Amino acid sequence: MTLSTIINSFEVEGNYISSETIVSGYINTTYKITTSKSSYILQKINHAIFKNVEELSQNIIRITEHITKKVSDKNEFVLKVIPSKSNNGFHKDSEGSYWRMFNYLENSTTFEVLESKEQAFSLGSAFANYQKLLIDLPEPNLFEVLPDFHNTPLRIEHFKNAIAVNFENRKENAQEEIDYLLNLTSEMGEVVALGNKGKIPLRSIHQDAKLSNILFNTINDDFCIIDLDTTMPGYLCYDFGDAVRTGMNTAGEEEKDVSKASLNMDLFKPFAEGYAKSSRDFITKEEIKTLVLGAKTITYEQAIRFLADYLNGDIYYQTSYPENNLVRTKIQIALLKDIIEKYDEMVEYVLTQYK
Ligand code: GN1
Ligand code: MG
Repeated sequence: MTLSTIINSFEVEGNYISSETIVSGYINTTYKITTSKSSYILQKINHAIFKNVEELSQNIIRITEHITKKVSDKNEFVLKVIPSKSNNGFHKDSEGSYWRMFNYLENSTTFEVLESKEQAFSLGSAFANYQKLLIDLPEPNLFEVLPDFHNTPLRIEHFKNAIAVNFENRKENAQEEIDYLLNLTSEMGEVVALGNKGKIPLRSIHQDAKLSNILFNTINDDFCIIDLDTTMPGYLCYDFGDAVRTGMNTAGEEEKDVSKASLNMDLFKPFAEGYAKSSRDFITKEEIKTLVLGAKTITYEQAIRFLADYLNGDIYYQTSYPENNLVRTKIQIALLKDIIEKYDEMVEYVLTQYK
C-alpha cells in the first residue's frame, strides 16, 4: 500500500508529490505529504491501542469543528480534519490499516525541551485555554476511547502484573526502580480519590498534554494544540501535570544521561502564571489545590507505564533500543524525586497565582 494510493482516498487538493516521516510520539506513525497544491499530515492510527477508530474519529471531528468555530475565521493556525471520501474522518485500507489526514500547519515547530520563560508561559496558557474552549462543547460527552486512561491505582495494578511477567528476566536490571516506585504507591491514588468523592469535577481535557503536542508558530506568538486522541473526560490537574512533566524537565523524554533530569523552577513559575491566567475564570478552589499533585502523580504514572512496558517486553511504546523503556523510566524517576523535593515551593507558587 503506497502513501500516494492512501491519500487518494481523502479529499486532498492537487497531486501527490512526496512524503516524509515525521518523528512524533510513540503511538501513531506520522507523515508529511506534499501535493502540487498543498501540504498535509497523514497518520496511520495504531489500531492495537485505539480499537474503536469510529469513536476516536468522531471525537476529533467534534473537537476540531468546535474549536474552529470559536476562534476567529481568519485564524489559519488551527487543526482541521481532512475528510476521507468514504468514511468521513478516516480511511480503512485493503490491509485493514486505519488512516486519517489533517491540514499541515506551515511555519510551525515543536520543542522537546523549552527554550525560554515566554514559551513556558505559552505552554501553561495553551493547555488551560484548550480546557476552556471545551467547556461548552455541545452534549453528549466525548467517547472515552481509552477507558481509565489516568486511573493511577489501576496503572499500579498493571505495573504489578508486569513485574510478574518479567520478560527475559528484565527485573534484574530494574530492581532499584521497581522498589522505589512500589514504595510510593500509597500516595499516588489521591487525585482519583478526590474525584470519586466528588471534590473535583470531570471535564473534557487533553490527557496527553506534552510539550511536544504544541505547535508553536515561528512567525508570530500563536500556537496550536495537536494529538487530540486522548481528549476525553478527566481532571484538570492531569494536563497541568503532563505539561510540567514534559516542559519543565531539564531533560527530554529520550535523554540517556539521567543526571540531566530535574525540575526547572525558573520555567515552572512562568508556566504556572500562564496556566493561571487562562484558567482563573473557570477553575475551582479545590482544583487549584490539586494542580501540583497532578504533576507528581502524572510523572509517577509515566514512570510506572514505561517500566511496565519494559517488563512486558516493549509491547506498547515504540522503542529504538532494548533498554529504551528502562532509561525513560530512570529519567521520569529523577524528575519525580526533584518534584517531591520542590513540592511545597511549587504548591505555594501556584496558590499565589490565583490570589
Ligand atoms: C504516548 O501519543 P504520544 O506518543 O504523544 C501516550 C501518553 C504518554 C506518552 C509518553 C495513547 O503519547 O499517554 O504520556 O506517550 N499516549 C497513549 O510521552 O498512551
Ligand atoms: Mg498522544
